[in-house]
Amino acid sequence: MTQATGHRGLLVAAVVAGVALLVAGTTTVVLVDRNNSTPVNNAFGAISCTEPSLPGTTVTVRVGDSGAMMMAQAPIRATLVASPTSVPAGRVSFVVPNTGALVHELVVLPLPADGPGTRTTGTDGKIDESASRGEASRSCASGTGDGIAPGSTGWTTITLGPGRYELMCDQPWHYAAGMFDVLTVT
Ligand SMILES: [Cu+2]
Repeated sequence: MTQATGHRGLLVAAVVAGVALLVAGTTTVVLVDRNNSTPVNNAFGAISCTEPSLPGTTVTVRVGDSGAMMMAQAPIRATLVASPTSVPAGRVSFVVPNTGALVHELVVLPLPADGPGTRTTGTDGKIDESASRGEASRSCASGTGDGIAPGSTGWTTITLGPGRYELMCDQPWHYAAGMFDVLTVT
């Protein structure tokens, strides 16, 4: 009897573990699907929001992609391109239109000593933002939020001294995928 009960207990444990795996698998699929498909920019390249009149020198930082790889968050052909790439010191207004299918953002950091793209990516796919000078990560609004939705624009105004800065996107794995550019302030 003891042995039979033990076997039944094992069977119950196996069934419970199986259900738990199923649930975990379903949750993962839902999460990945959500990351890949929401919010989707159905009209790649279309921008629905225009920034207001902003002070200082304007730098447009275009962010985009061609979607995300299945079962991973790494973006495909993610780009971050600033124009112009050199501005005078003082107030700089960054305008960030997102023409991709994924959420993006702009974080302004001092350029690393080893050059652009050399920051360490953590296990969460993000970099250390503690030296951030400012951020544009809201949809059709100024300042810091959860990211700029596909087809929208974010912006922010920062006072920058002379130096070199790295403009980057810190959505998970986007910096590692190449979303950075250099801004020289003279
Ligand atoms: Cu990004």
